Amino acid sequence: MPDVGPALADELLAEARERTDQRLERWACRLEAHDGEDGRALAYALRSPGKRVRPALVLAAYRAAGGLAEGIAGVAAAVETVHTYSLVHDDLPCMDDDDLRRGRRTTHREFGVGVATRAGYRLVAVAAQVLADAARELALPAATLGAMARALFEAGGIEGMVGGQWLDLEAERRRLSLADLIRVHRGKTGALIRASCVLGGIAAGAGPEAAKALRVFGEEIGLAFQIADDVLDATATSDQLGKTAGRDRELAKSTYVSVLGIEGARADARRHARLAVEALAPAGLPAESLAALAGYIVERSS
Ligand code: GRG
Repeated sequence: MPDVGPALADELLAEARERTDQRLERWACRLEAHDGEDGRALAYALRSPGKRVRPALVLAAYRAAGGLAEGIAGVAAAVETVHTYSLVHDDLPCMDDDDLRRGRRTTHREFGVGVATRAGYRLVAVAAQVLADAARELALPAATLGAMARALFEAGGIEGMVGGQWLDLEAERRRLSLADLIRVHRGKTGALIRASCVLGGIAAGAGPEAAKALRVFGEEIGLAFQIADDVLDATATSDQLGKTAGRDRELAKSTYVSVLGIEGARADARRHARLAVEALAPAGLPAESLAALAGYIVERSS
């Protein structure tokens, strides 16, 4: 039987890109019309062409939990806005100090460090507005908006992405054990990916079993995503990645590749993807779309 996973994943990503980008574009126009150079930097960051994996996960998790409304794309845009903030700050000289992101000059190379730093912080507030707009469009009660905001901003904060990034920066030029590396990856990258799946479930009104299944799926696939990212950093070219390849080795970072080797890391990413998909069955959630995205996440080439 032919494997329909890759074609389905491409379709889901293209749809997420189109629907999320429409909303991000509206915000980009609004911000650049009123906020001078800061507004132009915000618009530049919001318009940068990412793969939109997190939005695709929001949409797929929402539908798996029975959601049907178009307005879910607003929730996907809110998650992508938090992700965009993290990339703007990650590229700053005080962090990864990179010139290239998504095939374009990084925001601070284009606008300077001060403007890019402010733009990054302001994106967090924009994300909150995007989420609130989405909840209104979906006619969700205030308590549901509260639950989504908590899940998104906890994942983006010290207990998740910021905390993981902090540990990652502290770990430069040190050898981490596998257990420490998992802690870094689960926070830095995994938390927002898990939140994408959790938010889709909350917006669809998922019951406890479905919510748990989506959380476990997100947890496992979030870790798999960063392991695959470590492999790509070591094996792909800058052209393929749209960002500087080989940065982990340059910065002497501990990664899955430095700990397990390329083939060991690949095998572990696939194992986590399998665990992610297996978590859906006990809750009876349809797995096709989420499994296709899980396959994409570990087999992608950029
Ligand atoms: C204040 C310590 C402190 C941190 C601020 C900068 C930051 C918060 C967090 C950084 C988190 C980060 C950049 C994690 C890496 C995540 C990752 C693998 C990004 C690449 O994601 P893709 O491949 O990229 O989905 P595209 O470009 O396709 O969206």
